[in-house]
Amino acid sequence: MKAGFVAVVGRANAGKSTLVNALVGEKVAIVSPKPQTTRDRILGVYNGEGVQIAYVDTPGIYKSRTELSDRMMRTAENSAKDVDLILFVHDGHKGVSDADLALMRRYRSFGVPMLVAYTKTDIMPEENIPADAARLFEEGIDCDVVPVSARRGKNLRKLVAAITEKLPEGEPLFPEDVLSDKSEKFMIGEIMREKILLRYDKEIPHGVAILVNTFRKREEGNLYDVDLDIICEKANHKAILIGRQGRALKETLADARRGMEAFLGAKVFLTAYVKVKDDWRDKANLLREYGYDDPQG
Ligand SMILES: Nc1nc2c(ncn2[C@@H]2O[C@H](COP(=O)(O)OP(=O)(O)O)[C@@H](O)[C@H]2O)c(=O)[nH]1
Ligand SMILES: [Mg+2]
Repeated sequence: MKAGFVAVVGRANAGKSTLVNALVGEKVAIVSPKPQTTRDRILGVYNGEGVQIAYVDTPGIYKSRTELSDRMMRTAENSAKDVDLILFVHDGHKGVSDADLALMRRYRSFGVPMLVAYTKTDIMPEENIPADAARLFEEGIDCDVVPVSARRGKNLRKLVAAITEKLPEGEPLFPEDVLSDKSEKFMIGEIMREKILLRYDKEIPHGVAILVNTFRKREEGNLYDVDLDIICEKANHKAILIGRQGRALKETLADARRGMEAFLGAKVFLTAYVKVKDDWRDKANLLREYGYDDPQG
């Protein structure tokens, strides 16, 4: 059979995590319309007929300003050097910019086979696709371009076939029941962060970390207790997160609880506190405590 690791790379917001979830068939990474949603490297495993594909979802590439974002960029680049295939996710509805080409060339130079998943075709004119594909080829990006829509599930089978063809022969890398390297507890914290990304603007969600203190299944009933801290970096962020009479927080927690219940297939009792840790994104000890390890150290 075929088996291998596929690094899923591309610009922030291109649609990498959405595509990985669609390819794996389960939610392994959270998704939002904001850049910097994915902070960690996340593994999602697909088992198909005669093939196992281990996708490595990565944080997107964007201009870096904090120690956290520096670490995220290093995570993305390191992930792509030691895999069997690079799947470069390109947001087709934005056209092809010089920055896109530069980033593709950079990944192309790693000496690893590469495929371009040209995504979001559901929100753009179809006739732009061949022209863009030709442009990539003319600009020296000499790899197959597969148009897909992760949202609509369009052309994914073709993409899987193209990926499979490029993977080496080998034994499965993971047992068949392993879908992700991240624990349920990790995903619970991520779902909390996803709902904050969806509700609040600008620096607020980017300055939030989630610390899950308790994640426990009760002995009786299909029920989990979740207790977590929402860490933010400024006192005025805390006020905004909580909102007038606690309304904003209450609604966000209700969204999160529903998301957690859907993910676990069980009822969830969620308690959460908002705490301020000044500028945690630039403090190594706090980054470690919140689970953002330095890929170089
Ligand atoms: N219309 C459309 N939107 C998409 C598609 N894939 C992702 N998106 C949206 O693009 C935004 C960024 O997606 P995400 O997967 O978080 O991007 P990432 O930063 O590359 O991981 C989200 O709002 C997604 O819902 C797609 O195939 N079609
Ligand atoms: Mg992502």
